[in-house]
Amino acid sequence: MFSTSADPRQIVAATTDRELQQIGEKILAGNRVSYEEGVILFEKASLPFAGALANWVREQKHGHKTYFNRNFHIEPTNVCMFTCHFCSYSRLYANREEGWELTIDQMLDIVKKYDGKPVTEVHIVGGVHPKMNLYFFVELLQKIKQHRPDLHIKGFTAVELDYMFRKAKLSVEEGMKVLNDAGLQSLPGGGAEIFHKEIRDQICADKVDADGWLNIHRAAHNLGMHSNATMLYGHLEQYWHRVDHMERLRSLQDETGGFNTFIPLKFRNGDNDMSHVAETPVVEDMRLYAIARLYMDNFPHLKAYWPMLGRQNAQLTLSFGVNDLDGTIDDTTKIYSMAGSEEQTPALSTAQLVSLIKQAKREPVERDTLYNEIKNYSEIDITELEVNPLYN
Ligand code: V47
Ligand code: SF4
Repeated sequence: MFSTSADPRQIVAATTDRELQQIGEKILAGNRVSYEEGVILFEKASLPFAGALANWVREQKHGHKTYFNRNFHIEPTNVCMFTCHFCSYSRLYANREEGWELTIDQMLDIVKKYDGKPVTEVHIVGGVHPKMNLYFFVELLQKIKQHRPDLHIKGFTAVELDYMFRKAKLSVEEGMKVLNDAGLQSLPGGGAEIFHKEIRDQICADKVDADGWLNIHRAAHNLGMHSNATMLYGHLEQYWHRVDHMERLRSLQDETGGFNTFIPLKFRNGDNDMSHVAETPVVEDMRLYAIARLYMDNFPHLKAYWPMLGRQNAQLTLSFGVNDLDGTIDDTTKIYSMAGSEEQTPALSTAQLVSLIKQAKREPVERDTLYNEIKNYSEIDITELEVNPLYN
């Protein structure tokens, strides 16, 4: 249908750096990049080199298909027991009057606002509030499912789950089963940050560690649930910390196959304890997405989360390995606007998302949370969508 990039074979053949050339040849032969080679890619690969290869891998896996979904978020609270230095969103329990705490009825009212609207997913994520325990969320999940059984519930980062399970004195396996039985279907990828202790101790010392995070996702996968994985990049970490992070995820994926999507999250420095740390340049963001696509060979999807990256840069990632943009969101999350993202009221209509993807010469496909295809919009005229309230 389209041709979006230079031929990676020519770029690899013309590369004067022997190490990079060997890595390029390995990728083109369908072989896995090693940890050492991942570090070399970060150190030496130019954007055109990494980008052409990543685009080639992406097109091998998905052609031009670019996924999005129709979703909304519920953020039960921003009161949090933890003190992640990059977080602009949370308020300590002692200062909880500065934050919000939603009741179950208030959260159900949010769900009810979407009655009759074609959303397929609710994403529930928030701070770790000492009074919102496992059984509070069991009731919430059951009530959402009673009201709207077709809505896929993706909820709770491993950080929230670790706290809930420990407080309920349940093992990870027991706690996960309780939530799954109550209606929880998938886990989002948050809370992973950077796994390596050297960095984790500096940015989020007091929350679940790498093994705890990985164990929670393993337990979900063992129950047949799917999950995502994130990496918060562009702050104190060095290149090898990123590769170490991706390596741990890639190994778990080899074991369980339960991850759907890898989501690199760019550190935004607005109004947090790390505001003095400069944000990464866009060229570094694009290189990171490309190298992630090359490294995470067993992750089916690579997502650019537009509310955090901004819609223009998210659109650009579609040429650097990304095949998913998340969803319509409908201005229901505050995590990124509070951290200074250009998206201060994150909401895109279906028509806008389709148009964003078409402008990048890709094929827009609406998906559900598990990447079942709902509708391919490539042959649908944008003006048809713009006049139809179902797509606005
Ligand atoms: O873990 C917090 C990140 C994450 C900042 O699974 C920040 O589909 C950048 O994980 N700058 C939570 N990032 C959100 C999350 C997520 C989002 C969208 C989709 C999915 C999915 C998951 O937000 C946290 C943290 O890494 N975050 N503060 C900040 N200043
Ligand atoms: Fe709490 Fe999550 Fe913010 Fe950390 S990132 S302080 S766990 S809300």
